[in-house]
Amino acid sequence: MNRISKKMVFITGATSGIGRATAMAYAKMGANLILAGRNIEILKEIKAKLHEWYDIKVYVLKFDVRDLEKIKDEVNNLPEEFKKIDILINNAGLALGLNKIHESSFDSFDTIMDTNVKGLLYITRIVVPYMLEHSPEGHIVNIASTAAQAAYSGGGVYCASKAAVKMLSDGMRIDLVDTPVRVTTINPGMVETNFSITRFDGDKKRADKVYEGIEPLAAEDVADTIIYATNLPLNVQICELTLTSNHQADGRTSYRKK
Ligand code: 8X3
Repeated sequence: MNRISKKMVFITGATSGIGRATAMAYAKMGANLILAGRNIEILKEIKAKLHEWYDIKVYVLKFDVRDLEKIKDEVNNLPEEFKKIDILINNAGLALGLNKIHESSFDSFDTIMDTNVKGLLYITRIVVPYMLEHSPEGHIVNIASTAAQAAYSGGGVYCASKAAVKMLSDGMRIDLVDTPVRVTTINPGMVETNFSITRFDGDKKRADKVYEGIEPLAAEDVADTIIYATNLPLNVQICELTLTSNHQADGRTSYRKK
């Protein structure tokens, strides 16, 4: 059964990876979309393709989730029909490097925490009042990570940021328990996206090494899981869901080579 058709879905970090795959998956289900990201040209290309393939409404927003004033301006000025947000996918996030905390740049601390933690808070604070006003049976999906469950070498700051996402998600679920709004945390393990390329500042060789000999998840696998969680009947709330490829048993310590 398709409970998603015609819903309004707001996705951050929609230009690539899990965000983009999730946009495609919702479009296929007949949902309308608000796609947010830093690269408006890519978002416009995605919008054009979606309009060609599906009979849905798509609106694109350019902002960095660290920029509170820009988010306020863009979201508060959405056309009225796009303010009726049913599902929020807090997906924007990144990692930078694999350095020891005492050797990392100060800038990297700010970028990771401001994007993964404060950015998610800004978006949630601005979007959820619209959800409650227009679509009280809404759903918030927060993309955390297996990194939220155990730290790994060089990942301390990133892992901490994702542990914060898990805890914020739990907090939101409690805050919203008096409403029918559901809150779901999704913890993907290794996923083949440009995540590692960003982490290593465009160094594709180094990024490829992360998944060498391992079969990671595809972004589409995570998108399917998000669709599953948000398409369940209203009385069912997936609080937290961890998915890894069949090759991975936990965070970064236990996996099977191809
Ligand atoms: C991203 C997956 O394995 O780099 O959340 O922590 S990993």
